[in-house]
Amino acid sequence: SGMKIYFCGSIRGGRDDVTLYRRIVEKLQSYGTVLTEHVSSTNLTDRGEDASAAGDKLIHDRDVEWLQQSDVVVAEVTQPSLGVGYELGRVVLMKKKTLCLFRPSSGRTLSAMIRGADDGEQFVVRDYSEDEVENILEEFFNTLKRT
Ligand code: 6IA
Repeated sequence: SGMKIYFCGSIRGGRDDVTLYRRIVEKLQSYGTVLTEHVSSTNLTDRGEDASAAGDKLIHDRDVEWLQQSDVVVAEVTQPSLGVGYELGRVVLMKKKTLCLFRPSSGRTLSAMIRGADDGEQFVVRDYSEDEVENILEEFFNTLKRT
């Protein structure tokens, strides 16, 4: 389909979950175009080493533009990331359908600013375990179709 999906995941916040990001992006690609495929790239470290010539301003401005163009946003929020938090703050104001995925098994407690932003409709936070990630994405995209 022509759906544009923005995926958020930690980069400089730490790359511990990158294989899970890969799995999420692969599933998302069955629903549309993932604008931020690089977030799940295993070549990209927490230093952004393959940053090449791209400066931080370029990255920021391009990502905000992609956020604006996207139809739906999916974020893996278990690994805390300032960038992901920033993206989610911007997207709340854009009133786009957003799914935040958090793994309680990490032993972490999700920021109140993300958990507390859940409005049960436009912005949803979902606790899950890694083995059910595909099912949860299926569920989410099925309810999208109905609205
Ligand atoms: O604070 P963080 O680095 O953890 O923020 C991660 C989030 O910000 C991701 O969801 C990305 O959408 C965005 N982001 C942060 N850094 C980059 C980036 N850097 N490229 C694209 N998006 C980014 C570096 C390398 C690049 C030239 C391949």
